[in-house]
Amino acid sequence: MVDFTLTDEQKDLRELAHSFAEKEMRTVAWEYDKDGTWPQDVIDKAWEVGLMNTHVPEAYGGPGLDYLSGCLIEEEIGWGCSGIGTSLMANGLASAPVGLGGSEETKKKYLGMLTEAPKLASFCLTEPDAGSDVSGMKTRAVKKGDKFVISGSKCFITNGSYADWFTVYAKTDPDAGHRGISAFVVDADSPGVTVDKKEDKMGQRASNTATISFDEVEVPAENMLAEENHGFKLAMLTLDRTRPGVAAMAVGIARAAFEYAAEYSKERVQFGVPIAMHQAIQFMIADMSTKVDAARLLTWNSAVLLDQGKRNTLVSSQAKRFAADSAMEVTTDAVQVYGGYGFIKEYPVEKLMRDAKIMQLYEGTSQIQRLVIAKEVLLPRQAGDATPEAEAKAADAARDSQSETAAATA
Ligand code: COS
Repeated sequence: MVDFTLTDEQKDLRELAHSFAEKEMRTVAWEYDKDGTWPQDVIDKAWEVGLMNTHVPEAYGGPGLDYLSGCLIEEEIGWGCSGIGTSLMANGLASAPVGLGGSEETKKKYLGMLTEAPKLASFCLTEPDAGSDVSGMKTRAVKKGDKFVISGSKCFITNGSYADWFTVYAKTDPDAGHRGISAFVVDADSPGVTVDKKEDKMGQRASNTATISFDEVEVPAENMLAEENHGFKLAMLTLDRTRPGVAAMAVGIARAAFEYAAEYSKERVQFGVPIAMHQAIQFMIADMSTKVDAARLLTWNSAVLLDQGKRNTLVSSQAKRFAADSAMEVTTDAVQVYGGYGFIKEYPVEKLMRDAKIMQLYEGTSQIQRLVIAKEVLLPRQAGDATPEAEAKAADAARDSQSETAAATA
């Protein structure tokens, strides 16, 4: 049975997030965007009311919300201000691999840190020469006794300047391609960690984006997440879980632009009537409305699959791709509806258009999402549940059957 009815708890959460976005985010969003002001005050308040770390299980002090509830919150936060929103939500990206691959001790220590105080964590995957091509990373982790020594540089790290710990991906077997990457939790105050650069961005200017360097940083071996050389899969499993939230934030941006444009079209008079009376404008409004609702349906589907324990790689990429591209189209059309006024900062939609652009870039570009979708359609991996253990089992089974086939044909 398909039923889009939300539970009372989900409706309450959405209302809480909406009211927070309206009162605490929209009131400062345009001002913080101007100078790229760090929104610590908003982060503190969001943490206080329980809008951060939403997927951290209750055992580690979080609310352990389902993925659909997370998406309801992220849409409202994206509607309020996706710049501040990205900083509010980045803990989810850093903590997902800890939840999936951390030992009990690691989970208690690092997830607990986020739920005990309004602290931040960052996900360090991207490097100057390894963006879409994760396997091309150069950061190295070398085992020395009961420690790993990490050296390298990570860029475009959300909240990097303010994080207390990082999830860092590094090569532990440099000749093994994607099968030679491992993941670690690294304390930000470890000797050898340097925050190099805060980026001056086109949009989402209130979020912090930094370059982090690791110069022979010693990390205890127990801080490794999942098994050695299983970091690539951990990153992919993480992105399957976080892309629905990114898609939801894109829906929020698009919805904000659509609402502004629809309202403005009823007020602005040209040729003697409100421009909403002109079919050229009506068609734009109709397409905006359709894109917002279609993107939300894909987003909810990608989250509900996870909540049902099913693998969502295909739909997660479809949702992220469609919602991000729709946000770009809808915000661009909103500027068009405003005409010349849309292009100036006194009106709200030019910020939304700048903010929307990053949705097509971070957590996998729209082109990477298409690659994932095409692969899932043309060469589907074995369907199963979404746990890392099940993924590892399926991969082992596939490798065994490949070697059996090779032996039989030799
Ligand atoms: N869940 C679990 N395992 C997965 C997976 C997923 N969603 N996707 C791929 N894998 C596994 C595959 O099963 C394969 O396993 P084996 O080693 O056992 O064969 C392995 O990972 C490699 O998969 P694949 O061959 O599909 O990888 P490709 O190199 O072809 O593609 C892309 C990888 C390009 C899709 C990947 O590098 C990617 O997503 N890049 C974008 C990264 C990104 O989003 N960066 C933004 C930074 S975060 S802000």
